[in-house]
Amino acid sequence: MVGHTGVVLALDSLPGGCEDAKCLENLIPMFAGVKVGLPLLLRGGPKLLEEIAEVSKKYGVLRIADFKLADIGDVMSSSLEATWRLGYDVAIAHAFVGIRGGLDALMVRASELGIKIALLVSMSHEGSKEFYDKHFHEFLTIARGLGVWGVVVPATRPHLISEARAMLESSVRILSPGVGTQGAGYGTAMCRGADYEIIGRSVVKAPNPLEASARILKEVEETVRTCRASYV
Ligand code: BMP
Repeated sequence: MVGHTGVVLALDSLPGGCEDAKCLENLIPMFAGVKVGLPLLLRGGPKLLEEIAEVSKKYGVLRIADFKLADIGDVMSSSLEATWRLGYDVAIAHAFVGIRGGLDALMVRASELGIKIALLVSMSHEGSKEFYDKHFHEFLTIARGLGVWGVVVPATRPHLISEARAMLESSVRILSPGVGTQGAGYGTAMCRGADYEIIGRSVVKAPNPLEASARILKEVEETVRTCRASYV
């Protein structure tokens, strides 16, 4: 069975006592997606990421590679190809590099490879207000123009999720980090229109990640059920 619709497990480290993808066999299927990034790549190497992708694929779980690509188009395309070879089907890139010679080339390569792109249009930390958020609407326009699969919008500033939802076609997925450890409540981003909530340390650093996942997923479901019921 595929895990909870809408919750993505961020694996920036492995749970305590877990050293390879085998010990994630019970955890991964609880979620709709997994997200891996630089910390795990640098600590565990590409083989670990490949094994995590294999386990996720087996259970039909979305495989998101979060290397936050931000470079000239040719270099991003090369990283994208390596990401695709590791077995990932979504790659996250920064919007601020711009289109010409940057994101346009990335989108062409993504379409050739059949890998989806999610574009960061704001970030969950306070510093995002210094630069990123001043261009939020321009980044959304870029995302819309490029026809990306998804955008990353923080749960810590929920009004941005509502704005993104209103501005983008309903087929564009909104992925929302900042839930749990960073302070946003479970289910609150989905109540604002996000398709996925990204949750990392609240699960991975918990003494019992399986129990924590079950509790958190239940809370997400209850919150979403309540807010959806109030719209009817
Ligand atoms: P945690 O739930 O442990 O705070 O993890 C959040 C995850 O979402 C991390 O993998 C982080 O890289 C990612 N993320 C974020 O926290 N804020 C952003 O603006 C963009 C992210 O990708």
